[in-house]
Amino acid sequence: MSELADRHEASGKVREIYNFGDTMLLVASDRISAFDVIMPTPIPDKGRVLTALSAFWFERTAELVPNHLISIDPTQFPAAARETPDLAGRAMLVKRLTMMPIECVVRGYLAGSGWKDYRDTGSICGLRLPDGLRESERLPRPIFTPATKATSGHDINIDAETARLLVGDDARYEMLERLSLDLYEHASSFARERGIIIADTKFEFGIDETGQLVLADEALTSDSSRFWPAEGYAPGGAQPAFDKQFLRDWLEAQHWNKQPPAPELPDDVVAGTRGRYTEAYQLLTGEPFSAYLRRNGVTP
Ligand code: PZK
Repeated sequence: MSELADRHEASGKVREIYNFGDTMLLVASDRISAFDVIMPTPIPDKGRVLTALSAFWFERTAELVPNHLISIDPTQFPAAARETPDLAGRAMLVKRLTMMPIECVVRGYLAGSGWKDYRDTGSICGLRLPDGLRESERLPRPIFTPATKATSGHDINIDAETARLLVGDDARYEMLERLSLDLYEHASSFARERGIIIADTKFEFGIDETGQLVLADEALTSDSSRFWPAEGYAPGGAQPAFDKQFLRDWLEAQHWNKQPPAPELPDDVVAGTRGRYTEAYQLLTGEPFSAYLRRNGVTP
């Protein structure tokens, strides 16, 4: 067993956490899910694109809120992680925090569970919205719609009173709401100018040893957000996902029953999907993804 494996702490659907005491290593794999099923075929560099996007946004939003990122440079990693091949570009060394018990979701557009709740009740998380909004429509203003992590898969939307009780401190809850809305406002306007609509996004925060709120997890990636191409945006129905639509369309044409196992992905679907991830990186950052790979010592 490798030194790193001994430090394994937790697994997400497509990520792993390794324990280094006061710090931890978050590693994004190339695994991809569609229709809630992990595909048997990885998308090369997907984990690196998501890590690159998080690192990009952490740097750009550091003036709004401190974040947990220490380094993505493997020479700065603890010895047990420094030598592991394949970590370059896909791993973040982060500060260990005491995590907040809510997911801080911000919605600028009506999609997913927000659309369903609105369609069925006229409200999302207890927030009444105007009548007559259509699926994928831009909201009059972005809304904070907290959720809790369900042990089995999907998040559960909760109202503000429940979220306040979980956080346990009204001032801290209001800080989470304000920081989340400010982050979304900043990132969504930046992305919109570059051809990407961030329809909604989920932030996770923690508290550091000084009691300050710190932005954690991945941030403003296409795995933690809905990214839509701005070109062709048309409310009144579902919008194509910037990253996964090519894969979803292919899967739909296979008449797969959406139960595991998913079919193996052909090379052209893998390449096309990889291209969507790297295109999102280039649109948002203005540099080719190959520049990120070179800067971070990723060798073919
Ligand atoms: C933490 N997760 C989610 C689960 C993943 C990520 N800075 C932090 N301090 C303490 N705990 C966490 C973090 C962060 N980020 C994040 N769970 C705990 C998660 C599985 C795999 F990569």
